[in-house]
Amino acid sequence: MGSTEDLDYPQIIVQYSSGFLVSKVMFTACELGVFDLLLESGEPLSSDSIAACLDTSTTGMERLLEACVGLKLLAVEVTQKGALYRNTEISNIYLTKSSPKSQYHMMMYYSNTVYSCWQHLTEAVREGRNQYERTFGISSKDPFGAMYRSEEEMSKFMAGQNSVWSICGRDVLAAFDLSSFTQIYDLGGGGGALAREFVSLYPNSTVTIYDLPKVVRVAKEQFVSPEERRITFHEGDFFNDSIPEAELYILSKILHDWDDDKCKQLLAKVYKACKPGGGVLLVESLLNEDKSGPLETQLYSMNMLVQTEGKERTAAEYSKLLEAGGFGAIQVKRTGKLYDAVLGRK
Ligand code: ASE
Repeated sequence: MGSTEDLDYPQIIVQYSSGFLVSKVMFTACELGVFDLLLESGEPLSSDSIAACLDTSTTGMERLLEACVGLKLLAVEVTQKGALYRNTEISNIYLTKSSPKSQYHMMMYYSNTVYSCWQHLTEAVREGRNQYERTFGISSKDPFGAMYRSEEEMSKFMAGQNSVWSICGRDVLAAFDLSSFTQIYDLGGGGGALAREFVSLYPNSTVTIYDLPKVVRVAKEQFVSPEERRITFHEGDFFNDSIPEAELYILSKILHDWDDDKCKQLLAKVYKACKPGGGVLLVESLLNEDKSGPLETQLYSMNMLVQTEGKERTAAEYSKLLEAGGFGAIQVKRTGKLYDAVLGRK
């Protein structure tokens, strides 16, 4: 597309204006169970039968299915009996609840909590802080107190965070050869999906998930079975309680929640606890050095503004934080996917 054409008809403006409509169509089809039904049925279905099975209006369902076809999340074939819908390959793998690579829970978190907070993006930019007070009427002093305001909300967040590791976990953990580390702490490891990837990739490792007591309780109840012997738990608040000695600490999507001071404080504490020769692995979505992209990371950084006290950072910014905490020999690996890896050594 040439630039004159762009100015004549602003394709990107039109497209960006409806970006949130696209998200909501996909989220709604997930939430209503359209993709699950079409997977289970094993044959294409009419919009009337989908509406009947999922207990929705026929008009609404027909409209939703048509839009999903436009988004290439469904395929349609027109027969004598009318239009019949089926999942695309991508939908079967990523949008059904039970698939091993399902992104369903992440979508539900976006569709409800994230979406609500983004209603107040303008105020977030004006004020430079998160929007829990406006969005949910709860104090924003302690962002995780707000994010974990009920057990249900906490569990939804944990399930959502878990789902990304089924698509990025292997890449961030294989970015460096971590096989020399056997005793690992995953600080803020939540629902344990990254810990699970770690023990499966590195057969001599055991991973301890260090998280708040209420998070550990839900993790044990809903996400990690006691049969997973190489995953253990430690209850604590890494800002206020002690951090046990280990060879490797994983900080996955932790530093992006906090300002530079809090990050340095945490890293200094991790450095003290760390065995000599040990290290810290940061798993984060890295901005380009000039912050020109990637777009996904820029958008996540806006989300950190509305939901947390942090931001997404460049590799150089993370390196500085690591050095301030005492770590050296810093190495950066971009994976080309959503999350990247930075390794520092003691
Ligand atoms: C956090 C990660 C997330 C805190 C709040 C969060 C995510 C959503 N809300 O540590 C996952 C990343 N996705 C986005 C949109 O930021």
